[in-house]
Amino acid sequence: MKIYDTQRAPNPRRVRLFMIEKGIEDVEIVPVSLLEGAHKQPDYLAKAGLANVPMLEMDDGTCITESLAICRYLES
Ligand SMILES: N[C@@H](CCC(=O)N[C@@H](CS)C(=O)NCC(=O)O)C(=O)O
Repeated sequence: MKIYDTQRAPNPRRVRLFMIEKGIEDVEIVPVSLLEGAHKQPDYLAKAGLANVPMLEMDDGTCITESLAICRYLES
């Protein structure tokens, strides 16, 4: 699994803090630069559907872009 993450935004931070609190370390972190518009590139939009971070990409290619849903999935 991968988390598409950016450092200076509240919703990705929520997921990052949740992962720290739960001790979840086996998820690859993929940095996304909002300043450079990486979340608006066609390859990102094709996965996410929305120009938003965070995004969780599962091994089967399924993607989730809601931070609370990502936290609930990781917990389960
Ligand atoms: N409902 C989403 C909202 C995600 C969201 O708004 N992310 C912001 C960063 S906190 C974003 O990606 N903004 C893109 C932009 O400003 O272009 C969630 O809860 O994760």
